[in-house]
Amino acid sequence: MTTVLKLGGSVVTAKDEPETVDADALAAAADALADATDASNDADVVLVHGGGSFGHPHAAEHDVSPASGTHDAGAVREIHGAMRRLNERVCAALGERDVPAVPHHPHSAGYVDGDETLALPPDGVGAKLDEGFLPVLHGDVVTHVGAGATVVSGDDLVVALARGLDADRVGVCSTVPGVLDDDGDVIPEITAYADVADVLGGSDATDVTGGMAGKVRALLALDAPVSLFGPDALAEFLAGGEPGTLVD
Ligand code: IP8
Repeated sequence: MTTVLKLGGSVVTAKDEPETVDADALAAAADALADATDASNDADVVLVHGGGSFGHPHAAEHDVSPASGTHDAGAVREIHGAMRRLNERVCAALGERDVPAVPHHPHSAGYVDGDETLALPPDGVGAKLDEGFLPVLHGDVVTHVGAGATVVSGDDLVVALARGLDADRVGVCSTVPGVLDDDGDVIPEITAYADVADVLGGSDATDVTGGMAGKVRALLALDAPVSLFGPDALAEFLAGGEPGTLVD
């Protein structure tokens, strides 16, 4: 059973404090992962975390985004370096709980090709799983053919990994309890984009600002069922439940 789990950057960092981990939130997430991945079960988990107050301020400072690249190597080192620092903190929190977490940095492992497709060979991640490690990836700045280097979000990595590893389940843990309708209630299940187009909006502009619309479209295209939920529901998801919104 292979699970790809994304922990949003705003879940594990204090959003408004530069390069600051939300220690309590990270500890709670690490506890849930430790409980779910102890040696007595054979659940393979691949973890992806977002940038939060580590990657995003540096990316904004250098005007680097998924749509805007840079050829400034110093900017690339700065953005990637911040993400490595967060990745070290996430891996350390897991390691303290005997979770066999090891880093897997997208900047070194992948790139965006000339067709705007993220090329991230899944074999290296799969080999880590086979050897009993829990690979921890993160949103990153990666080489982008024709554009220098651009930002790849954790959500894009989740989609690529779920496909490449033929994952059985995908979880996206953010600060909201699921996809919300106009009344602010969680939509329990989404099976077609048309069902939620009114609520999410459909414009490309929504997509590039990192809105739900593009995310839901990409997740619907996966074979694996995807749960979108908040931090309180992480343990339930890891125990096999389907909290929040199920995109399937
Ligand atoms: O928070 C962005 O990852 P995300 C990573 O998953 C960087 O969108 C480098 C800003």
